[in-house]
Amino acid sequence: PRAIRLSEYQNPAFLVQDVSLTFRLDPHATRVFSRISFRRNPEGPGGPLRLDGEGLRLIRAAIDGTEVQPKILPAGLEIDAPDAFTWEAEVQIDPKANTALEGLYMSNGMYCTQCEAEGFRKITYYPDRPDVMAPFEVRIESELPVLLSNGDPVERGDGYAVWRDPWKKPAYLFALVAGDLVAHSNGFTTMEGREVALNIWVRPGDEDRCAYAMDSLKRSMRWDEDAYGRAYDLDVFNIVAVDDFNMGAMENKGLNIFNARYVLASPETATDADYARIEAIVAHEYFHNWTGNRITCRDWFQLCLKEGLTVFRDQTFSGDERSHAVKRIEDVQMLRARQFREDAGPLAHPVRPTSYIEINNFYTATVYEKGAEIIGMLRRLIGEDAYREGCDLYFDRHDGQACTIEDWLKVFEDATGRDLAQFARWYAQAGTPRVTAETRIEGGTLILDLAQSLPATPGQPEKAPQVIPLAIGAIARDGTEVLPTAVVELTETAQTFRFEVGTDDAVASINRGFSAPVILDQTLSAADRALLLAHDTDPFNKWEAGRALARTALVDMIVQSGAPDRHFVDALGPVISDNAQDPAFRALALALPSDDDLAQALTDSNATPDPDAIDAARTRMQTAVATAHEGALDAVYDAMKVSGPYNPDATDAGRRALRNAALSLLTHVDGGDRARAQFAAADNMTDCLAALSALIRTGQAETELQAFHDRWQNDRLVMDKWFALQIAGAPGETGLAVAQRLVEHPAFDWKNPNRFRSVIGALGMNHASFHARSGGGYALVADWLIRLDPLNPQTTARMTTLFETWHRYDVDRQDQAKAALRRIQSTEGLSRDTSEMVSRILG
Ligand code: BAL
Ligand code: ZN
Repeated sequence: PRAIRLSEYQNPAFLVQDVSLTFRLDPHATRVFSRISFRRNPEGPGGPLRLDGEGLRLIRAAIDGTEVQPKILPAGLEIDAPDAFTWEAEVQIDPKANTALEGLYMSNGMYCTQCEAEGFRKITYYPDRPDVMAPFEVRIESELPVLLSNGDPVERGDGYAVWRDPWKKPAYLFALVAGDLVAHSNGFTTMEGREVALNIWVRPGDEDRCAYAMDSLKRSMRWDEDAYGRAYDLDVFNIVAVDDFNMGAMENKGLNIFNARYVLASPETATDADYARIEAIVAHEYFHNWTGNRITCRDWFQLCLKEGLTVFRDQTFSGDERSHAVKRIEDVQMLRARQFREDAGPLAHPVRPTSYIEINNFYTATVYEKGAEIIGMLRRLIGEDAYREGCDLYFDRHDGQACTIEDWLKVFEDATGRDLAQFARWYAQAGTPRVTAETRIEGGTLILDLAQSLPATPGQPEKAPQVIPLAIGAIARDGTEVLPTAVVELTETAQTFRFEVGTDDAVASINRGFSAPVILDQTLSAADRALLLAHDTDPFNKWEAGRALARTALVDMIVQSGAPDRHFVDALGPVISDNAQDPAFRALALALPSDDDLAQALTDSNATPDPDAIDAARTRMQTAVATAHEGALDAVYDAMKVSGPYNPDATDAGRRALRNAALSLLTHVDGGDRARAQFAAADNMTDCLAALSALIRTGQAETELQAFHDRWQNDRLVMDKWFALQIAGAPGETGLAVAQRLVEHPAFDWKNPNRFRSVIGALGMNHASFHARSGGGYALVADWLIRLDPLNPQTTARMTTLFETWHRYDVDRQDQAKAALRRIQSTEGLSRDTSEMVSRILG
């Protein structure tokens, strides 16, 4: 298949003025009637009308009422057409046979759609590209009780419903739902005085699990008014929960469709982390209404225009609703685990890629999370007021348009007068910048020598320096802050900065708040790091100091087979016991870097990671921490007990997080007594799962796993947790045997993407088991990817990223991983999605 290139972008030949669709729903023979008014684009390339279409049976086509016979192409059709005309077509599709979950498909008897990126072409013939925008009217004919589409309802009759979306939109935002659903309803009055009906549609029986998603939606609507001046623009906002879904959720105009796991929550079935994710994803999809829908992308290379910005918006929202310090640490952990990992391997690509074979393969951590980091840096560089001014200008200038990154940057240039040409390199250059910092103090002046470099990545051997905003502070040896946060802009390959600090004994705190997504090489002693952990006023760098201590200590244990470092173990004492600190922060500070983090840290220091040694070192360190601080941990475990009914708010969730972090450590020394008691007494899923997870690490969780299974066997979302936890959390290589057993379990419904991820994805999450010396982890994952690919290429392709780090490991493991990848690659009829990914991973 041919690569699509950004440099070959052409304006659309025809524009669409109005779309009218009728769906006569039937599981195997749905008829779609389209009536579309086209006019030739004066700025287009000319030529015939070309429409995208995939897997469609064309029954009839007409231009201005006269039947025509278009030329049918492998991916659409072509026909000569006048400059302005009405196109009509009738096509037949088979939603029940649609296992790829793109276009119109069925999930548990309900019809639903997923059109981003290119699913609409599986519904009818259309110019399926984001820069063709039009208002849609949709008539749905079906006996099912609930019939939904975008926009506002126009008419409802016996066996049909009509919806009209007055806002111009690209086809990827089209949605349709039909099913036996019930609504959890509420309302919202916008700042403009519009009364909006809010509904969350779920399968009967799930309606009492929607309250938190509804609450999150209302808070998101208010927040977007307050923070960005953006109000909702229709009379109805619908959310639908679907069991079979490739992604997390989808921002279709006025009709968001969600993976059920990011909507449904009750204290007994969802953890605090689930609640936080629901809040973030509801907000994310809602925020797309302005950043994505009202202003969309010109082409798919600009995906970060809507995704990076919308992630940044949802992160800020969650920080405002909860705690900015804790949210920042969690976001950076995620960025490092997913995006830095991607940037360091064969799949590294710019935030705005320049070519792709299958666009679904570019819904990546780089586009989303690094895309969000870029917005955060922009805001820091120009200031909050100028950022808001630029955003206002963006909404004024581009409402109703399909835009590019250049359009986005131009509003900030116009608002501030600042040249953003160098800043734009963040969108174009792949790889994580490395910043080396040498500090010294002379006569009370802190001298900071900074240098930046950007490693070569696939297709990009040479890089130019970027503008890197670094927030800097300094802490004197006595613990006082001698330099409050100041931001420097590193724009050259190397630069020196000076700050008056009034003392000769202070430690620089660099990249506060993780102001730039870089790898910082700063030589600090364990004592310096302990000082920052104890006294840094910047919560991110306080956490970061502890993290660096832990990482260094663990790497030393692994490489030199040494004992757990006393500096690190001792430094955790105050973290455990300092009640002045936010419990959620202390929970994060008590957690050790993951096995995968340590594998990357070892690779960075030119060592070959040994998965067994990594896992063993983490366990030994946890035991050492638990042994040294057993009394304090026990006191925290008791003190953090939450009384009263379950509340998912940040305060109670923080207490549970710290209590369960203590439990996890204490289980290393108490034989699992506390965890067993907590499991038996737990009245919420957070405490239940924390106890179960601690027991799984001991290898003694059989009774509890059985009890959990017996209680929840009819609950799909909770059973996903049951599968995932025992595979991902199993000690050492034992997760492989657990996965091998569970793929035979009758409840392993592998065609459901959530269940597939909870088994095969969970094995990939268990570092020592996936990378088991035998190669069995690679082989099992490859077997299942080969099996899933013909049914669901998108989910298969995404999961090949489990292999993206194969180059880190020893030659035997590399050979085993490559053999597994080649086996996938040589599968007959392999999808374009998976084939592109495997070729890139193999390099
Ligand atoms: N647009 C795809 C799902 C999301 O990012 O919201
Ligand atoms: Zn999004």
